[in-house]
Amino acid sequence: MPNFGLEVSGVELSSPIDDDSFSEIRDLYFSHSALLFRDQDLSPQSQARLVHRFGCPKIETRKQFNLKDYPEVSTIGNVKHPDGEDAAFFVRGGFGWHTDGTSACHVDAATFLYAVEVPKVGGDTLLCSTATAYENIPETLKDQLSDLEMLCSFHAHNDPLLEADPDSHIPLTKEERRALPPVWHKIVQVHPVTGRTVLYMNFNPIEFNSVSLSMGEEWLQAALAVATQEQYVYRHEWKPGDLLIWDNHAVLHSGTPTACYESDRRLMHRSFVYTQPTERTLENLDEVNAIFLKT
Ligand SMILES: O=C(O)CCC(=O)C(=O)O
Ligand SMILES: [Fe+2]
Repeated sequence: MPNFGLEVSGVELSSPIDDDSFSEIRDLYFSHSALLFRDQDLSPQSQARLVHRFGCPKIETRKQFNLKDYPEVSTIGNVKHPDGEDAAFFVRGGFGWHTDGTSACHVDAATFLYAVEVPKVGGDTLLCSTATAYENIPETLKDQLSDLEMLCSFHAHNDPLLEADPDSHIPLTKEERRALPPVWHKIVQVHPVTGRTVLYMNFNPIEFNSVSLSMGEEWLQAALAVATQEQYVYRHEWKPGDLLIWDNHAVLHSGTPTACYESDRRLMHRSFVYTQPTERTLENLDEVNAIFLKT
């Protein structure tokens, strides 16, 4: 991996891990921002158990893709149930660079992506470090971003996906939509564990605190261009049994276009967990989770 991320070997995550080993893994996670474990045989039960070691999981809001017995784990990819219904959330046409979970106030969140089935070609996932990005952006851009805040909305991200592909998932109910109000975030943040200055960014905010939407977007795009220079990007080419965990407070990630594997299978088990109790913790997380657990 470039200047962040670490491949961890010699760990078998299918069985419970002792406290010392877990605390080592947790330290590596924070110090490297992303961890790769290969050749795992991770059942949904083991994945859920591991997720709970890191913190409090957030239940996926497109809840039809949550695994019945382990709703901390949801499916993404292009596989179908025998009746032809989608068995995983499939976003066609690539995803673009983003941060997971910007529509919750709690920014310290890990994404877990475990490869169950991978296509012969494509389906790579890209990561880059937002601490490196901050170090490398010009001073003028640092000044412009220093007091900037963005208003992030889950619906501003999700509604267009649903409109483009109405069969991709069941629309959220009114109650579910209400549980996900837009949230303000500072762009320049200090990571509470590493103390590094990071850029917390998403690329479809609905408003900025101090400048117009177009000006704020221009600044974010300028930072993104620096962040995603080739030498800073890690491209993960998946093999079944890979588990990738990344810190959304320290990296940006992107899926890649899906057209190249429409006729092949891809199935990933994804979890999302808040790792740090900070002053920006989602206070009503239990309530929010309960709403998305309702059938
Ligand atoms: O499927 C991928 O490669 C990335 C998906 C993604 O953005 C995510 O799981 O948050
Ligand atoms: Fe994502």
